[in-house]
Amino acid sequence: MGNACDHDPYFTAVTASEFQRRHIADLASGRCAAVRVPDFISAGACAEILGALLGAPFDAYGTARVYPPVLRFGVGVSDHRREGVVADSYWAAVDSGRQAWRDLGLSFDPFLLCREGIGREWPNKVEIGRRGGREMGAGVAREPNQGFQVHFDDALREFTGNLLDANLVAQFAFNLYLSVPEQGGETVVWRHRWSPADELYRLPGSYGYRSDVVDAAESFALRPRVGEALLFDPRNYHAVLPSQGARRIALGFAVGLSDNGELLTWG
Ligand SMILES: O=C(O)CCC(=O)C(=O)O
Ligand SMILES: [Fe+2]
Repeated sequence: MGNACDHDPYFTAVTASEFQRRHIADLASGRCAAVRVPDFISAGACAEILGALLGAPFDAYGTARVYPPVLRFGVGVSDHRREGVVADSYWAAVDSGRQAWRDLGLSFDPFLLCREGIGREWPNKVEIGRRGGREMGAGVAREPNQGFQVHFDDALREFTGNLLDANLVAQFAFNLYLSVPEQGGETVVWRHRWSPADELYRLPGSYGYRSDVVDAAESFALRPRVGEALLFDPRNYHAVLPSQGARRIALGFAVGLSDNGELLTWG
């Protein structure tokens, strides 16, 4: 954090009792950088999802690209990106990921519950995005116990053309924390967006950047709480700090705002 005079009043994390239309508009327009909603789902729903996931087989993201390793349950499109294109392997993985989530035997669809929470006040559809008419994955459970490197997420830069059958005018990252460590595990967000010179800082072969890419930028750190949801603008560089203690498990997916006002999700 810099001096008070270095603070951008729009670079803030807002806490709210629910995701209201204005919070999503503020995120999209850059009037805030993150919105957190404590107790986004009931303690019972949270415990049901976590109880099922604790016994579930997590795999790692491709470790050449994601190091230190991050575990996940379900499919993420980033593992199926080949030179800016979604590889065919993604679609089979989406099907098996859906089946793996069904096999957990939950009494509700956790990603639907999250979309409903995001859409409580939103005046248009909140649904899973499509590509070539096919529904994308709903999301993943991620476990970055050793942290995420400093990185940004931006489908417009990561994929050639439109990832979804829509023109996205803003993107958000959604996380719902189900289990949190006693120490560490903060999500840090910097007031810095990609610029071409940043490529000098890229870790070879990795999704991440050397942390000095965000050297002088203003930042905030958010300590996750069980049951809390976070929506933020992932074009701002961000990282998750390594943690000790309990597993750090969150549901996660990306959200895009389309040029006709729909919120479209993908994992
Ligand atoms: O786990 C988190 O808090 C953030 C993970 C992340 O990099 C993202 O949601 O884009
Ligand atoms: Fe990210």
